[in-house]
Amino acid sequence: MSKPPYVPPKVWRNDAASGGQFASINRPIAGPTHDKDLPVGKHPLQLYSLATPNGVKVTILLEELLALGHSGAEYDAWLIRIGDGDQFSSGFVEVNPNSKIPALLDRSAEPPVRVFESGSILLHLAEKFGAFLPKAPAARTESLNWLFWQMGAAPYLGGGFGHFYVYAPEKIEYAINRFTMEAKRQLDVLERRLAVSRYLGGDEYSIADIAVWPWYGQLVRGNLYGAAEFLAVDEYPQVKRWAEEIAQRPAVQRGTRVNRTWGDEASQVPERHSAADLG
Ligand SMILES: N[C@@H](CCC(=O)N[C@@H](CS)C(=O)NCC(=O)O)C(=O)O
Repeated sequence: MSKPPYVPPKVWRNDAASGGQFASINRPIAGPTHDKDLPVGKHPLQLYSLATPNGVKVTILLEELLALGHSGAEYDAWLIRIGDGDQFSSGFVEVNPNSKIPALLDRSAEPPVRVFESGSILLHLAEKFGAFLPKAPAARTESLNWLFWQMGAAPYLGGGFGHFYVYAPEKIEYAINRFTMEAKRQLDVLERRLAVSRYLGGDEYSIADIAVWPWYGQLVRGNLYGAAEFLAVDEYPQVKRWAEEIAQRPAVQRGTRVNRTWGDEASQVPERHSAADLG
């Protein structure tokens, strides 16, 4: 017997089990679920994160800053297991009231500065160290254009396309078509930009590339949602060219390993407290 069509009730109530991979951490309210302080290490920068595309943006930038010789970018990266609800501890919510990784506490200031939203963290660090954000006003603005583009666009890729193509408990043709259309449109936006520019902001590698690569770069490299064939990523040769160039950077290779608890076991670095942790 086929399922009757869904008719939304007058008022939505939280007794409708949504199912799916993230059902256990989805809730309709904010705020902490339990009292627990966050750990604090010896470095001024304390990062609370996980190696998802949003998380690795920050570890890639920190590794790039260290590679440039900014010793003030030494950091402790603590693991937040979002599947276990660590993002709902009282300590985490104090640093990020939105209960999502990544979250950074910059203890080099007094009182310490909390930084949440990965785009805000990238901008905070780029400005603090005067690196990976062009100084010339036009190039700076173009880099920020793409940084903010990523922050607005990626939820359609992750929460839209990725969710319905991979994680939703049933394959819904309408939703997959809608978000595939948008994912391909976004890839074409990048393709046209990268056809006329080596990097997103211009000639300089910047936090715009660092924000976009873990999503769209990894997508065309076949490392996100297993969707390279479905999305026909060969239609985006400039995005692939750019993605491969960035993937070769040693700091990118290190940054993607930090706070990772899956994949090839030898390359996982669940927590990072010094360069030695990366082997
Ligand atoms: N716009 C946020 C998105 C962060 C985000 O969605 N983080 C996810 C992992 S990639 C998360 O922590 N999810 C846990 C949850 O939703 O409870 C950012 O860029 O920092």
